[in-house]
Amino acid sequence: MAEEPEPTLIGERIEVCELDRARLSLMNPALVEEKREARTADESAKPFIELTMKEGIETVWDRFEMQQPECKYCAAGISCARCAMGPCRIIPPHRVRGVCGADADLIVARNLLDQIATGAAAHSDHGREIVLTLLGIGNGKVNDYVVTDRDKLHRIAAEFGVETNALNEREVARELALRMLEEYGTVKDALQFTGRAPPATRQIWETAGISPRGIDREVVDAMHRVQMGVAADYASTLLHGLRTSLSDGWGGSMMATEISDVLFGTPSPNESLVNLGVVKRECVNISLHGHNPMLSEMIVKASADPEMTALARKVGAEGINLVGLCCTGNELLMRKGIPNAGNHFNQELAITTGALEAMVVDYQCIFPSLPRTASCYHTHIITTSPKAKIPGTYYFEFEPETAFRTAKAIVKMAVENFPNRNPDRVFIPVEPVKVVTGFSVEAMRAALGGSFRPLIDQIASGTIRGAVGIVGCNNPKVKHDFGHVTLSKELIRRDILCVETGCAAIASGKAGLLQPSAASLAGPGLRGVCESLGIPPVLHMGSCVDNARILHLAAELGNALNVPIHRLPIAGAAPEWYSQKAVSIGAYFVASGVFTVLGVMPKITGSPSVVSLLTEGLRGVVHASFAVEPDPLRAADLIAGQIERKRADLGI
Ligand code: BF8
Repeated sequence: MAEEPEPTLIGERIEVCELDRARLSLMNPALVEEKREARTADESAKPFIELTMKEGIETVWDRFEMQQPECKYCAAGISCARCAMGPCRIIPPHRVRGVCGADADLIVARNLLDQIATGAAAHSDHGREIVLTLLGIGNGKVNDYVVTDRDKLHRIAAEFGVETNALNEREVARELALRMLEEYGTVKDALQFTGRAPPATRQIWETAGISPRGIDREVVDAMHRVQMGVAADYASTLLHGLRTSLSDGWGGSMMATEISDVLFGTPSPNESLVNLGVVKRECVNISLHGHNPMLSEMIVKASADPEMTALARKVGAEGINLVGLCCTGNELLMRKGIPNAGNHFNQELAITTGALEAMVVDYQCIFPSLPRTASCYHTHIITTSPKAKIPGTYYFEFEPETAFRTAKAIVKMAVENFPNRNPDRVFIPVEPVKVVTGFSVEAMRAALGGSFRPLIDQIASGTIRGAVGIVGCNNPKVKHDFGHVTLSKELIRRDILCVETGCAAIASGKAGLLQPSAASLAGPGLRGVCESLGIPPVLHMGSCVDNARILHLAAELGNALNVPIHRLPIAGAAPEWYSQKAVSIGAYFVASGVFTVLGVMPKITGSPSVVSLLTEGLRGVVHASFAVEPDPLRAADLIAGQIERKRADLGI
């Protein structure tokens, strides 16, 4: 019998910095209240934020304050530290070029391309790991995962030209995985899923020279361009950013979504709960945080193992309670109905419930400071990816071939930590909120009776004015959740359907917008449609890689109407974005023809030329552009105006 996996401690155990505790706990009650209200619009988070201030537990908001004032050159994107001749800053009128000769336009464009490539790489590498697992199943090397949605496996295999008739399931899995891995390379020179886009949209990409050729290829090409002495023209540098982002949205992310559905099931509407109140006092609580469903799905399986549930009872708990966080939480919520403790800025607060035995993470959006937060409690932070080792955490290397054994060892470690909990420090003063999630493209089509025609008819008649994809993160520059929730409420009030992913979707969930009863907040047209179908006016479409579902939905609508995506009455918004992944998402929305409003200014203001290209010039290339509007009500005006113009152009 194979030995049970043992964790290694990365670095040393982290102890809380007493200096910080002293500094933070000096706050007077009025200041605590003022900051609590300024920091979040998430009512369920407020008691926890107050607790962190009273106890001197450092959070993202404290670190943000410590970083002020920010460097105005970095904020404008006109600082460059790419090579050893610098660092350089553009400070007119005397310092208008870096040591290499790059001007503000080039420095801003290179920095932005770097961000897009970083985000595209993160999403697409996540996609690759899912596809490699499918290959492992096909090769017979991975036995802990199975194909759950066989129909989808066959549908996608057919889309990729695999002749499935003479093949068994394993062979189909293998053939499809190999064809998908070719999408990352340089030989094939085209991405299969771009074939889903309306022909006129694809033609726009061809004409602009931004059809993505291969996922790794576009990312490497981007990295080549930002090497000193290569790209010197800001416009072509930015156009390559669009191409790189398309390789994410219609490539790596779309594969991550589709093959996750094949392996773990295609989501369909189901009920669950969200906010920090999902942590249960009487149970062993394990939060699953990160992005890739491979780890979290296996923890779900391991925690249901009778040996583990018996162990939980033995240590005095009523059972094992899994709660999601961020995007892996979204994946579990959509497919398994596993409750979600919250979005990006709830991750530290989840630990302050005092009832979390373990926070298990894979990668992306995980604060490196989590072990510091956890050191105030008994919580173990457990890391699992060689790409995301965090000092002060227990590390189990997670491989698809040994996934179940590792997952069981992780669950066991969490259960055995239950007796170390200090019951006096357990603090869960909030009740969770009901949500309905699981609106995959397939589920929507099925709910509409097998085709998107009824939705198109409602849009054409004006009952629903249009649809908006609201996506992205939390950012301390915006009051937590305020941007998402205010924008969503305002748009549904105007009869505009919202489809949401990532931390935006969780924000809406916590605010009650993912319940069918939220239809009462919608305008009369959208309200009637939601009530007749029994659906919420804000539809949860998944994690951030699942923005590919939004692209797919837009493509379905465009194909049904025989128009390019840019002619549809739709828009995108990222009211609280922070991540490089969000830059890539915004770029592929715009490159696909979707007008997109950002709530946080990107680091581009140091180049009026770049600002002008992104907010106006791109319309001449991809028929869409960015806008930046921090006020969510004004953002709603911009979006509604855009939707009405598109409607008028379509003659509806
Ligand atoms: O991928 S929305 S904060 S958790 S980056 Fe991160 Fe942003 Fe949340 Fe998911 Ni997406």
